[in-house]
Amino acid sequence: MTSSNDTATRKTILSGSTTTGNLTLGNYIGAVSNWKAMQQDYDCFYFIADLHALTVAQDPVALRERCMSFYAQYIALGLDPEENTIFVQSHVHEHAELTWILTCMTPMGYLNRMTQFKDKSANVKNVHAGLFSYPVLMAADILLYQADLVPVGQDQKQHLELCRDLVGYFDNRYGAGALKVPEPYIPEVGAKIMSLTDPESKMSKSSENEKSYISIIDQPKKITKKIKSAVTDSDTVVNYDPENKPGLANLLTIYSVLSEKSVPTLVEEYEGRMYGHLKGDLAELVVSTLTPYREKYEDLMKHQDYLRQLMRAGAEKATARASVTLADVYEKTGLLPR
Ligand code: AQP
Repeated sequence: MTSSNDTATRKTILSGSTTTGNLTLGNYIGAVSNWKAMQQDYDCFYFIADLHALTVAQDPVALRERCMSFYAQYIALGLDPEENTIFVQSHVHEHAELTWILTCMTPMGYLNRMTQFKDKSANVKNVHAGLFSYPVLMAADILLYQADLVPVGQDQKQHLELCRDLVGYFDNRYGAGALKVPEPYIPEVGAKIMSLTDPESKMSKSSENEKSYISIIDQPKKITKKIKSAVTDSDTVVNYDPENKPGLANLLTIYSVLSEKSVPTLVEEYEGRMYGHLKGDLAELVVSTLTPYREKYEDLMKHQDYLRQLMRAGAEKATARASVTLADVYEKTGLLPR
C-alpha cells in the first residue's frame, strides 16, 4: 500500500531563492508559503541559490553570513528539513558540473533572447558571462533532481522552456534517459507583491531602497514604518484599481492574502474610511504574521551548530540524487570514468 507520504511515489518538486538579501514578504507570499503547502504531498528539494547570487558582485563575508541566515529563514518559515531536502546549492558540486555540460549545448542566440537577461543587465556597467548564462545553471538545478514539477512565475517561464529544450538537445545528441523534462507548476494561490516605494515594480530583496521591501525578519517598528510610508495616491476612497492606484492595490493584495479575506470584502470593510486606517490595520496584520517567524529565526541563529548539521544532512541527501544523474550524463557524454 502507498500513501501520499511515500517518497517513491511522490512527484519531485524543486525550487529555490537567491541569496541577494533577506527573504521578503514577496518571497514569502509568492513562493515559500506555497512550498510549505506542498511539502506533505511532494518530494521537495528546496535550495539556497548562492551560486546564482554570484551573477552580481557580492561581498564574500556578507554572502557567507547571508547564506547561514537564509537557511535559518527557510526553517523558521516552516520548511521541514526532515520532510524535505533543504540544501545550499554550492554544497552540491554537481550543479556546477552539469552546468558546464549543458553550457556546451546551449545556443548563444537562445540566451540572447532571454528577457530577464535584458532586464537584469540593463543597468549593469560590466556584464559578465555568468549573468548571461545563469538560465543554464537554473536548468542544471532542475535536471539534476529529475524534477517533475517546477513552481514558476511568469518571469521564469522562458527559463523553464530553455531547460525543457536542453533535455531535447541532449537526448538528440547522446540518447534519452538521463534527464527528465520538467513541467511548470502554477500554484493555486499566488500573488505578485509590488515594491512599497515604486508599486509598478516587483518587491525585490536586492533593492537598494530598504523602504521598498519588508524583510521577513524586520522588527515590528520597522514594518509599521514601511507600511505607513508606502507610496499610494492622493485620492481618499479605498477601492481596488491596479492601473490607477497601484500602491493601494498592492496593499489590498497583501491584506487579502494574509487575512484570507477577498479584496471586495476588504473594500467594503474600508468604505468611508481613510487610507491611513487601512495602512495601520495592515501593519498590525503583517507584524502579527511575521513575528513568530522572526522569533524562531532569532532562536535558530543562536544555534549555528544545529543549522550546520541540518545543512550537511541536506547536502548529503541532495548529493545522493544529483550524483546519480551526473554520473549518467558523464557516461552518455563519453567522459572517461575516474
Ligand atoms: N515580489 C514578489 N512577489 C511574489 N513572488 C515573488 N518572488 C520573488 N519576489 C516576489 C518569488 O520568490 C521566489 C524566489 O525568487 P528569487 O529569490 O530566486 O529571485 P527573484 O524572483 O529575483 O526574487 P527577488 O526578491 O526579486 O530577488 P532579487 O532582488 O535578487 O532579484 C520565486 O518563485 C519568485 O517568483
